[in-house]
Amino acid sequence: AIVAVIFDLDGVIVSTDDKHYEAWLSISREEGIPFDRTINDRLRGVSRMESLGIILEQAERPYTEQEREALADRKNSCYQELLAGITEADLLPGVRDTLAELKRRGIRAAIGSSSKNARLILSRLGITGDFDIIVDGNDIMRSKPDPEVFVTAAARLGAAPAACLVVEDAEAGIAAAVAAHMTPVAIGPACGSPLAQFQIQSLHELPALLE
Ligand code: G16
Ligand code: MG
Repeated sequence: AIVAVIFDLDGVIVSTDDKHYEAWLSISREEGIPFDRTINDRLRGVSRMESLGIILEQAERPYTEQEREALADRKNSCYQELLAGITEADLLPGVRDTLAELKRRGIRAAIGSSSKNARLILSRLGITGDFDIIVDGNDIMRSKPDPEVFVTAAARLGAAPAACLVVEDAEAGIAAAVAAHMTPVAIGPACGSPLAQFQIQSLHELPALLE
């Protein structure tokens, strides 16, 4: 039986996609690097520095490590400015009901996010306390599709990987869940991933998967 659900953050709990996109777009424009929604789709669930690497594939010149650090910092400042405007309205449908239902059933809830801003976002939304464990980009060495974030969450929960369900909106996250030997549930853009064991349109459909 499933004893814990590990939720990705961006795209599963909260819709920060557009804010990441906007922040990367403003950096790309300043640098004169082509960037669009198709490239943005490849950044979902990927760490900040790896995301920058993907964007710089379109650049006309090489960027030094120092320049990369500076660009990533600029993107993050821009992103954090956009995060200042985040409210409960940015919570994705079904979050509160689903967390309450898990609690009723004694199933634990965790966050497994690549983002280093995860705790900031959760606290702005006032839902930090709704999760038993939070593992984010600050706690790991290797980002999705590496299973580290989910393996760490399960270990901290004291849960066997096979008893954990992972909800993900990114292909990289679904792959990470599979590599962690957990049950992958795809939502939104990850639907259609051949690795996803279940596909849901919103979190409202999650409790039914646990029966
Ligand atoms: C998220 C987003 C990614 C983002 C990454 C790092 O991961 O999906 O687009 O690049 O976090 O974010 P930050 O720059 O805030 O550290 P997740 O795993 O929550 O979907
Ligand atoms: Mg995500």
